[in-house]
Amino acid sequence: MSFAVHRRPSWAIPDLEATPYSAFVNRRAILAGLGVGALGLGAGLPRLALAQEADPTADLYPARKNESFKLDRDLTPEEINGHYNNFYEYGTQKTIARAAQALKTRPWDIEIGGLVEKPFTIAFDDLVRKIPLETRLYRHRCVEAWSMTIPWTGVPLKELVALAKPQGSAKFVRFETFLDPDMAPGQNDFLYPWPYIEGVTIEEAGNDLAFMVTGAYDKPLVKQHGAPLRVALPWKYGFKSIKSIRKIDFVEERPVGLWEAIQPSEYGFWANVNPEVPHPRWSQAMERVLHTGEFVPTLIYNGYGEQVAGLYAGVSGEKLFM
Ligand SMILES: Nc1nc2c(c(=O)[nH]1)N[C@H]1C(S)=C(S)[C@@H](COP(=O)(O)O)O[C@H]1N2
Ligand SMILES: [Mo]
Repeated sequence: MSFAVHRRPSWAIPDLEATPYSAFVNRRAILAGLGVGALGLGAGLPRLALAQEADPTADLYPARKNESFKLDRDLTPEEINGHYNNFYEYGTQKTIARAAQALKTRPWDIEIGGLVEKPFTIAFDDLVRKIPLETRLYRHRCVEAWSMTIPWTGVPLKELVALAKPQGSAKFVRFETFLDPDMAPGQNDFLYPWPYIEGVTIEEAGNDLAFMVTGAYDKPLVKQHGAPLRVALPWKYGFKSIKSIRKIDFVEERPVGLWEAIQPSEYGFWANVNPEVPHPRWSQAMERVLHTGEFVPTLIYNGYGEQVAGLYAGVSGEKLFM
């Protein structure tokens, strides 16, 4: 599979020259291979990938493409998506890609517990081989009114739920990110109630769109996207799509996410995308497409209403859209 690459808009990422040489895989050799001389460095050159250590799951990529997930717009180029991130464990700005390389993704155990038949802990490298991976093209709409499109690889969340064997009393799935302030400097910031928590209802987890992500752009997930395991819930605002998951619990009580804990008047449990329900401090009617800079109208449920609107038919008295 190949992904179209567009010219990088100048506002998207800081100048290539501002990045220390050491952060890149032997950049000079790659440039030499491309026939780009030392004097040829400059604007228009695609940003090279940050170094990643050899990944024990690399053989699983590329995965089968699930053609039922299509997009109405181009994919965001990897270089742009990989350098414009929200990952508060590594800073509150968008340029955390380099800092996030401090995330140690092996060994990485996932604890599965709460209201399940039998709680268990499983190495990510074993878990990832239990369910066949597939690639889906998804939209992603951040609550901050920017959007991207990305080829995620992973497994339907419902398959993982089946593996966990929840009890009938389980009403929610609660996800938890790692907690290690030595590895993630942002977690020393006591203004945030670490670790990052998010959750969905059991019904939402059973919807085919809810996806557990292990890779993107036909490779294992890079650290800044939340390696080795994150969630993608494309009909909800991006903050619901929790990164670098360590713990998955099946619970009876509705989980309170990190953002809801900080500011419940602005960030709620449901957080479904709706252009007609403004954030208390800004409109949600439009979104800036990350790779073009264009502003386009935001769609109800981020364009996935057909798949998910039914989940909310019986829900009343709830703030479904914040
Ligand atoms: N653990 C963790 N998960 C997180 C976040 C975070 O700060 N920490 N940010 C969220 C927000 S606000 C968005 S928009 C997406 C961004 O994902 P991306 O950087 O891979 O595009 O991750 C979400 N998941
Ligand atoms: Mo976001």
